[in-house]
Amino acid sequence: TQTSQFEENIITTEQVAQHNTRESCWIIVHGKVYDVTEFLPEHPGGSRIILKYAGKDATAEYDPIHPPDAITENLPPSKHLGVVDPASVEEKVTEMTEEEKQVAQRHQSKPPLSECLSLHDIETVARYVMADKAWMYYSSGADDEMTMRENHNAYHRIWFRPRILRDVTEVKFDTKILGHSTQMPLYITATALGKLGHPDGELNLTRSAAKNGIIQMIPTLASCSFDDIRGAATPDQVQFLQLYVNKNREVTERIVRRAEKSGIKGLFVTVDAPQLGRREKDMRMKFDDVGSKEQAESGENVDRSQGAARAISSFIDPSLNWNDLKWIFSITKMPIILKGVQCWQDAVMAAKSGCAGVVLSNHGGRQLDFAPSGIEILPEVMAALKHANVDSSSFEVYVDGGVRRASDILKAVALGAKAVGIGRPFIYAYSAYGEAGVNRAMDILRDEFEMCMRLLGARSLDEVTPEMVNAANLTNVDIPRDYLFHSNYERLNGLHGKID
Ligand code: 173
Repeated sequence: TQTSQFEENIITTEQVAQHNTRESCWIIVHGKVYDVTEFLPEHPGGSRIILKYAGKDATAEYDPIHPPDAITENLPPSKHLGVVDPASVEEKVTEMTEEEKQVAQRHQSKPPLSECLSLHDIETVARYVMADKAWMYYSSGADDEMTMRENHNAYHRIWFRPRILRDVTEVKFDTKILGHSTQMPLYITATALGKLGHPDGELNLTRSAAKNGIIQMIPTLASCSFDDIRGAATPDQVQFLQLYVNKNREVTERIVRRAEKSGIKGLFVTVDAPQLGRREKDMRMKFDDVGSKEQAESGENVDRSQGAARAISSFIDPSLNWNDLKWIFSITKMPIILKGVQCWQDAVMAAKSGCAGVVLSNHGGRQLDFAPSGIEILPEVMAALKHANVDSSSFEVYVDGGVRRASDILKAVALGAKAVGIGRPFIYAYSAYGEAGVNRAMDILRDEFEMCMRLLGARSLDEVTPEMVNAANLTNVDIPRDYLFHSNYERLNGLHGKID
């Protein structure tokens, strides 16, 4: 075929280097040469970032941001020019950037992993060592980050009612999610762009999940390919898939069928992101990336309104609606769970529509600011499901967002959640310490579970019941502090120093 002829073309790096302009722009990604000239105006992240690599190897920049097949999916075969002549590739004396040097130095001076005693400790180290771009992308919430902070704070409004004098010599906290065993009532939830934090990206999570008997939800927008993540799993390891529904339904159908064929056990359809939220920390990094000086010189009108996430999310279909569920059911036998439900009415609709469950989630506070936390709406969701006669053995409710301790998880379980999703803490863990960091986070949670179960007087999760918590204040939201406003506010002229 025409494609294979082109693919066999051998091109030297010198030849590629001559096509380094907007008029003729070639780039190298994973040893292959592509002509992206006509694609420049269509690139969701803007043309400027590609032009920075015109005539060069763009793999390092490309990798964390794009699903591995993004380039082949978006460029017609005629633009796949061939492979790079390996003899022409200079042994690169890899010049580290100033930031890379600083990151390496911080890794040298970070505390040993054994000193991390909580998930908060690990997060602190991640913040210390990580490159700004990665930290800002992972840590950012939407707008004033009220919902993001509330996700964590809400757990502080639930207190225990512990029971005493029960024989707690043996305590167990394993359970099942969608019928599959898990050692703790939690799963690793989907987060995009895993390689921003560590070169092995999501594989750190796959490996640790296997060792710890925990289920991983694979993201649509993983940095590693789906096949690599499945390939890194042990033969019996259970994995779920998170799905962003594409405007091009054929792409989604292909993803779903491939997942089912490869043995994925559940499909979590994200329903809280018809458009991505404004994560301003992330957006600012992008702003830096395309510096104003360059822009002024080129006269190009760079779209600065996007961060890493927004730049690659334009494929998500905002028209997705309840009627589309029928179509999703028609292309797979996997159980369907709606991820991102934020009120009881939608939870009941999901159950009535034949879904296997819902995740009460606001996307880690990254979407609608002032959406309630999952844990806050959990009691009313459970009550509404009961009222609607939904059978709790065939419809499971999960919560994610803000979980940092086993005690948080036990509060959710007490109030009716089957399990919770944990996202950021695990990606911070591998960003700071690789797979060992994730294993440590799992160890910490296991330790906390054992202690909490004993002190609560519960020997198994069946004994963690609604009476064991006092959630009377759960919906009394204390107004979270507005950091952005307070740090920027300038008093009216003349009032400085006159009032506190
Ligand atoms: O939260 C996110 O950042 C996210 O879900 C996403 C969505 C699309 C592209 C990249 C990230």
